[in-house]
Amino acid sequence: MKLTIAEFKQDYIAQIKSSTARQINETTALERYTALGEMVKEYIGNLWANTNSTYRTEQVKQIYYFSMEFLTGKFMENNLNYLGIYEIVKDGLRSLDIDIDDILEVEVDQGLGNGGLGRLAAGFLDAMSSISIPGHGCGIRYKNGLFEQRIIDGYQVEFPDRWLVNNNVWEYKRNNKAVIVKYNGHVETHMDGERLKFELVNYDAVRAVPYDTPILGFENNTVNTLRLWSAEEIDDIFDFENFSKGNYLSAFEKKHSVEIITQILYPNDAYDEGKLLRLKQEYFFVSAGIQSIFNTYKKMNVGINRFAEFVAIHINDTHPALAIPELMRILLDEEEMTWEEAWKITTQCISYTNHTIMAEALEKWPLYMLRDLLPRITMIIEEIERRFTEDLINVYHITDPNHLSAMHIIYDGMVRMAHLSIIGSHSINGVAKLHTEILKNKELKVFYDIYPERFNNKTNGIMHRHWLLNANPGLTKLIGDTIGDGFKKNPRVLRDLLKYRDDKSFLDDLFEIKHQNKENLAKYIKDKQGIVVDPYAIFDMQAKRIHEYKRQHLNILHVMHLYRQLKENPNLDIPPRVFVFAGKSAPSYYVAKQIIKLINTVGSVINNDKSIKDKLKVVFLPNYGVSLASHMIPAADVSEQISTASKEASGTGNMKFMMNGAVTLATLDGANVEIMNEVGESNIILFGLKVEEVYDYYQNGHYNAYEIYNNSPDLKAVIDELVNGYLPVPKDEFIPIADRLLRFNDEFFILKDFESYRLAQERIAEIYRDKYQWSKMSLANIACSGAFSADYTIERYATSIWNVQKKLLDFKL
Ligand code: F58
Repeated sequence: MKLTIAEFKQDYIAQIKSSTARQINETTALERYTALGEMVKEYIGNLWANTNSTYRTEQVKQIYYFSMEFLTGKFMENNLNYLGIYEIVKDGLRSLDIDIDDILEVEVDQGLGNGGLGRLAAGFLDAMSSISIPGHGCGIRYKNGLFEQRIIDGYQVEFPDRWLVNNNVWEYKRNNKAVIVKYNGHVETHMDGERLKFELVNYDAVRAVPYDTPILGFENNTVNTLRLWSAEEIDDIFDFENFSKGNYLSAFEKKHSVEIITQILYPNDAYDEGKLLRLKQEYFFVSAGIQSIFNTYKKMNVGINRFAEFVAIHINDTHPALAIPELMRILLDEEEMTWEEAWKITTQCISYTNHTIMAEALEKWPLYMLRDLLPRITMIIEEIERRFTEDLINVYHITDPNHLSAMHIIYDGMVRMAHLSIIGSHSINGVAKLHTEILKNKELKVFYDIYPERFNNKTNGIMHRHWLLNANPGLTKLIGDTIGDGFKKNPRVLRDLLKYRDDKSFLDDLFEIKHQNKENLAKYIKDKQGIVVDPYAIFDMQAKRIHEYKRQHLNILHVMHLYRQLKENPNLDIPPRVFVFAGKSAPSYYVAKQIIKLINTVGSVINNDKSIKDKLKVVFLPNYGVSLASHMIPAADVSEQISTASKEASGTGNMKFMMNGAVTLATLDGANVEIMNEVGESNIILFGLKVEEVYDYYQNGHYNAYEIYNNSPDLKAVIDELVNGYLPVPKDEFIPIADRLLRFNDEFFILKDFESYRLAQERIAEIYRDKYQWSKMSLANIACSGAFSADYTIERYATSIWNVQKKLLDFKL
């Protein structure tokens, strides 16, 4: 948009006056931030209204991305960049004696997600707007996002994330768009002429109120919508009857029982909680979302039969799978379609992404629970199941009872949401090539056999503009000065950087930028953790949720091994290293929490040992989230992507680190395989078991962790240190970890992969000694990372799954 510094200043001073009734120099950083937000929102508002009216009047097909999580982080810097006014605003503020960084600092992360799945959803919204796809998000406005993690005495302690205390300047509450969601009750049937009608009676009603946030595209006038639903009591503030009888407190109980639906995000990243409240949440936003799609659709006046021509609905994992029976319910019970018509529309509209093969993360609901809470929806699921079984027998000639039971939606009293999602969608995709192959050939093979055309791969992608422009301005400037700014819209252009791989002065510049980022992080670590780290050391990072399959303990066991070597020989000639960890554990995942304690314990020993001459440091940075990632990732030399092969569906952190010039230390898992293909084997450090080997061990049961332990003195020594009183904790503290490794035979192959990991780490140390060789590898990673932009991923979803077209918008601000 066009804006001069003078215009900005004038607008801003006026805005400060009207929103705070104070002189600018008397205002707090929060007030300054809020005033700026209000202004930016107004700029965006014009574009937003234009986008919506164009979609409506030109009757374009729109895609609705349903996700239980949207981990959007902060908006201000992005919005300023995307409007093209960041520099103007920065200069304007400076002339008012305000540092823009102080304002950006005040914004709190919108942390409505656990990890990769939620962040992916946020990145997809950004990409849809930025490549002009008419697409919106639908989710839940949790009052508490993912918990705040603090480390107390080395342990993770959880605190609530009250992200809304200072209000959220980006959202609009739309009272007039509220809808009713119905729970419980029972279904009555009656004949209406020829038609059997179903009616839910005696239900409990909850008001779903939408809060809309504009999602701005990059310099293209598109503003799509993220609609998050909040639960409210239907009848006013509280139960007046009860209140007037003098039951003051119990009058609030009903209000509380409704509002609790959107009170909290479940904090698991790879585990299905199976709680009634979670089921309520799932139906809540799905029902509200689908009702509101109908309300919007009807304004177009094109007839309900054409619904699938104008609406695509994507379900991000199975959490929104009730979209299938809910859409059926509306088409059958409200629009009075036949089952066949309704089913055709439903399957044409819905598509589904699978994000995991981990059994414990696959959603199943007890049938009785579903029937109690959602009687009509359960009837519809049962009918879907009945017709599907009929097809299996009559169309696909499957009669073997074991084969049939492997495919049922309802089995053993449980409703399998992945099966419902597959049967009710026209497209099922995995999130990296390897993962999709595992789905097709193993985990979901029985479905692939009957629906091969439904299965496809869509490798994940990241918000490349965030990870470069916002997170790494130094690198962004160097890239822009060298190859121009084309990469912002077309990140594959980054490949042009490969021309500079033998240009020493360019490699020096690259090294210098990385070094500056490391200095900044070193200062952050000193300020926050009181640990001094050497910015010339190798910064080796593992930042992601803490989970045994991600194998943070492989990493820390290796650190313990390095430390032992240094203790034996303090003059050992190795480049100094800083191992940085960050990530949250699910609050109820005991072993993961012990891994955090172990990292911190090892850190406290190593960081305070003068004898090793600062050659080794271990840092655990608390409360990993989008903001911390944005500080950390630009400073990384090594990116640890070391999951047990087959377990990490894709990973997206791997892509962010690569884009910021880190060299990946990887198993051949998830998208690491594609990273290797892009960057070439000489620019990635590989180690460990391959998927086939892992499956072979699982199937044939030949693995024996004790055998490895007994035959590897170095490894034995560090495992022993977990339990022999060497570490300054009670002796039994780390027994659960040691037990998982030995007594329970090391499900994730830590012992098996240890030696190969150690050798890979040695190679890293060797290569790092040669500054130019290392910088060349780093450059290759940056240059080849463009392929992993979410812009391209969304392009592929739009053309091959959703069949939605770009809508280019013209508008002058
Ligand atoms: C992640 N899943 C995958 N789930 O683990 C990761 O490999 C992938 O890159 C990413 O999705 C995006 O595709 C993930 O983050 C969750 O957090 C769920 C939250 C709700 C409960 C079950 C896990």
